[in-house]
Amino acid sequence: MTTPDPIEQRRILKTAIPGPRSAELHRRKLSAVSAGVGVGLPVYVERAGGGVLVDVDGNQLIDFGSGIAVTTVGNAAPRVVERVRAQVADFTHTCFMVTPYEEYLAVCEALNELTPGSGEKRSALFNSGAEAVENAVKVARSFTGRQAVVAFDHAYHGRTNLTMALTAKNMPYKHRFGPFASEIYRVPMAYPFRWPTGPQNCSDEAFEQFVSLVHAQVGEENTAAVLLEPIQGEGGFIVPAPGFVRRVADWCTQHGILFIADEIQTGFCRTGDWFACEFEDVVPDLITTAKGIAGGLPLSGLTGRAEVMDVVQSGGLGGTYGGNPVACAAALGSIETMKADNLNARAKAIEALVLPRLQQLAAKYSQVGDVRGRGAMLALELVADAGDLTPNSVLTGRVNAFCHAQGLVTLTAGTYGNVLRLLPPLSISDELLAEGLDILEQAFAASI
Ligand code: PLZ
Repeated sequence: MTTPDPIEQRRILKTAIPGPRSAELHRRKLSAVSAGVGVGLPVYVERAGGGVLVDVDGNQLIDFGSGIAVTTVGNAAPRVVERVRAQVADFTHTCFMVTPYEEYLAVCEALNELTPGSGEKRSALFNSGAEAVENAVKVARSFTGRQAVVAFDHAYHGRTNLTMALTAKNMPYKHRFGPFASEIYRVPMAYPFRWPTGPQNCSDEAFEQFVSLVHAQVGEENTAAVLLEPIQGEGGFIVPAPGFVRRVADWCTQHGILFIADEIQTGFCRTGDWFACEFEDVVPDLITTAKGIAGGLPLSGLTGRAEVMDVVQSGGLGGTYGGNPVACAAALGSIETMKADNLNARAKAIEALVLPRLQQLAAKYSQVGDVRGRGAMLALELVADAGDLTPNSVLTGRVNAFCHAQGLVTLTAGTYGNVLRLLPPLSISDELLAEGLDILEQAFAASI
């Protein structure tokens, strides 16, 4: 097997973005792929690595998206490629539920070791993030004998029926797809930037509202679990007000309610810790992981205290492909890379480099209402003006489109579509990061 030359870590624009070959492929997409599957930037990728995506026209784009927080270790990361190649040649599938294999165990052991909490833990593996969340709810209901699940405003947990119910945003995720699963209740998120009485009151008031809503409208004794993203992803990189996550988790413990941390987007070094919950020393009862865990191969995990995870009847959890050996090999290569290259430190270094530049943008443009995030999970929330917090999705779209045309892959987010989010792979160079930020600055100058 030949290994292609490493990709030169440089932005190269040979054609307009998208170029002619991408445009041709995109015409095929329109006639072959359901219109329901949207595309953010119709540039067709041929190779990728480090911080660069190479498209079919020979353009080299800077990657500030990591395929939505997935290629944390970089695309085609060497240790991932090596392990996947070896595994693919050995065997590709047996179904762990039929005849098991060691790679699955090794991933579960790594999850048990790396997730917060020192007690005995167990894990189970699945294919997608949504599936991990579904299984978290199954385990929580089975363990508690209760049914209700509490989720937050701006939450995103997936696109399956149960996870659509847990996801807050209608368009495009839920529109015309109901009816949704029952026994899901929604409470306000401690969203400092938009808290009606100001950010200083946010943590206390949001916690009071949470407690009173669950008590009055659901009942603690009916509540199986509270599900929370320690930093909300699709909802707009909302960092809950300080102390909020910790208080919610402690309150759950007092009432025999399981606290589930959805770390699918925040986990595996993205925020500068293995898991974002660690920032407030929160130990969730259950934790869902996916995305960054396996360097781009589909794999997700559910991890929790042994007595919780072991309550389910044998055969109650599973699936044909869950913990596929090739995906497990990729996860082992990813985790090895995170440890060997100290990617938590790298995420913190990225924050140190990027955050000041985003703050400069906020100082310069009154439309940048908020700068937030942690590690390599940073965002700008755009508004009408300094005194008018009306979400500015038009400007967000313009800045995003400008970046795309200049060969910088950026993503938007937010319930109101007014958040620009940066999720670079942790393998990106400082030079590419700085160049990407230059383009972002130009995008603001050109769009305002
Ligand atoms: N929980 C916190 O971020 C996936 C979704 C992209 P799956 N987020 C990206 C899209 O538009 O589909 C996500 C997440 C959190 C759950 C999920 C769901 O993970 O692997 O997409 O099912």
